Amino acid sequence: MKKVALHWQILIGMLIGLLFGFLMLQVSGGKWFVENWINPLGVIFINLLKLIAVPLILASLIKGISDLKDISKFRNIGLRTMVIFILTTVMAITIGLVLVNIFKPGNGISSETIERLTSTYANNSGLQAKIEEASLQKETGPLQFLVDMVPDNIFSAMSNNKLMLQVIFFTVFLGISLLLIGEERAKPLKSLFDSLNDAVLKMVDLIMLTAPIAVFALLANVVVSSGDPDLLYALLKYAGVVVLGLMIMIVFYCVVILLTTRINPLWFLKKMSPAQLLAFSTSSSAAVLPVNMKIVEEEIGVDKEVSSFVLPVGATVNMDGTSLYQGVAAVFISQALGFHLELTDQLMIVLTALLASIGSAAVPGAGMVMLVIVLESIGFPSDKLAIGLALIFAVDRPLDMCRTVINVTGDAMVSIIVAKSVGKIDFKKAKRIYV
Ligand code: DAS
Repeated sequence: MKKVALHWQILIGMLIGLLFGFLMLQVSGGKWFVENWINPLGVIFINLLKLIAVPLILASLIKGISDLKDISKFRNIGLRTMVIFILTTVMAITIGLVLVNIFKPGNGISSETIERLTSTYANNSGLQAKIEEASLQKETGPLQFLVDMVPDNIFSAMSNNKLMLQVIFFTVFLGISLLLIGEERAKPLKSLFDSLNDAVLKMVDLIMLTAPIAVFALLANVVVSSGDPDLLYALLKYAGVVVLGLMIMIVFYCVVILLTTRINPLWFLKKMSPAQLLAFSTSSSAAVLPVNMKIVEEEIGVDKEVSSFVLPVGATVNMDGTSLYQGVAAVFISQALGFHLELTDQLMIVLTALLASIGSAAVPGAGMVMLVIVLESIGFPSDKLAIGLALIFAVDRPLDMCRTVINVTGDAMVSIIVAKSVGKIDFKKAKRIYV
């Protein structure tokens, strides 16, 4: 029997998961059954992918850097990558702010509803925990993500994906040092990492065999655990504004890829679909990273020298979807709770949402935690933070799924643009509109 393409397998798993989730909501004890007997299958899958993300980064980044003939090329790749990351993130936030100011989804929520929310959520421990987690990150200032990048112990850094930046820092440091000691001396370590890279990519293939079951479990759990928001209309408008902004970002990526590389954007999106569907199911850029790297290198033709740097760094610091969402959410909450924003406040949101998205970990829900930093930067009253987060809590998971799709697609787009700019893309693999 012809092997069903991976993205169709994942899509079928998702649809059955959604149906099963809705079915379980009709059955007494169904929610408990999904959360305790089905969801763990999805959690194991995400853990497996995050488990191999670190050795994959280590192996591919070392190979990518040590294949370079000289360090200036690596500096070149790094500089172009960071500039494009910042430009696309600022663009995403701006799109979000324009849309939320046009559609004003937060206007018109009745004060009675806000009063009821206040009494229901003011002391919600889950929300308080998110606020505490964010204020911990805030205390150490906006450049904390730079300080966090330098590990004091590489093995502790490897054990926790949230510190993926530290692994990247160590790997770049080791890769450059390998370059400096010369090809002969570096050979043993380089061949070790080469075979590690091949082995880990084979692990990705094996893990992906379980993808349909995993996404079935994850989507079933999303259905049974999504709240039933009372503020349906305002939240649907808010969610609609976020999704509209994210769709505009997808169009933006396609236009940039077409204009700079003449690659057929529809071909690009088809190649990216397994990674995008995984991003939608897992809400974790870290979990998707191994699959994204495999697609960008083996299917689209980006050289490892570029993809092995851009994608791991992008997965942790380049989150266009998250930054757009943070811009929209900050203004939506301010509108709903009657907190007036001047133009200067909205410009401040652009800066702090850029930093907040860089500081957001590549795991589910990270974007909402860092939203607190954005709200506090515009002087949002701290006694209303819990209510503000409560407003958007019920729809945050579905929006996290959508924004993670944009995060991983944006990373792939940047790797293609940078590879084209340094002549490191194999166009024989890429389907182009015209040559
Ligand atoms: N779920 C995060 C990610 O992995 C993004 C977010 O929480 O906004 O990209």
